[in-house]
Amino acid sequence: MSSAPEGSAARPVVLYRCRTPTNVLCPCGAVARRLRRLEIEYETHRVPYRRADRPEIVELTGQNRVPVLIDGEEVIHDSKRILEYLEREHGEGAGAGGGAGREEGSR
Ligand SMILES: N[C@@H](CCC(=O)N[C@@H](CS)C(=O)NCC(=O)O)C(=O)O
Repeated sequence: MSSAPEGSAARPVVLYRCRTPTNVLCPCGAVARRLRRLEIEYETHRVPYRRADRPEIVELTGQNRVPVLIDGEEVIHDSKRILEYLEREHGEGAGAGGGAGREEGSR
């Protein structure tokens, strides 16, 4: 009765990641760490090691590497782009809008 609704008003967050069993060694782990830090609930889908065995990833993104993040209707691949997306949409400055007012002295 209480299962999460799929593809409806809720925004199911799904992380497609490799089979590396730790979050410290690869781009997939970096995304998993960030999701945890931002306290975002998400589902994990582990993909096969061989890139040739990842047809669903190709279908979703047109390429065959993970991580891939699904956030509602957004489909993002490449860990750098995912981390940027997460900060923009879910990070401390989320909703601030515009590029002004950056913190931490980044140039
Ligand atoms: N630049 C990409 C690299 C992605 C990447 O190399 N992912 C690994 C898993 S952590 C992969 O799919 N490896 C499969 C392969 O190279 O055959 C990113 O940062 O997302």
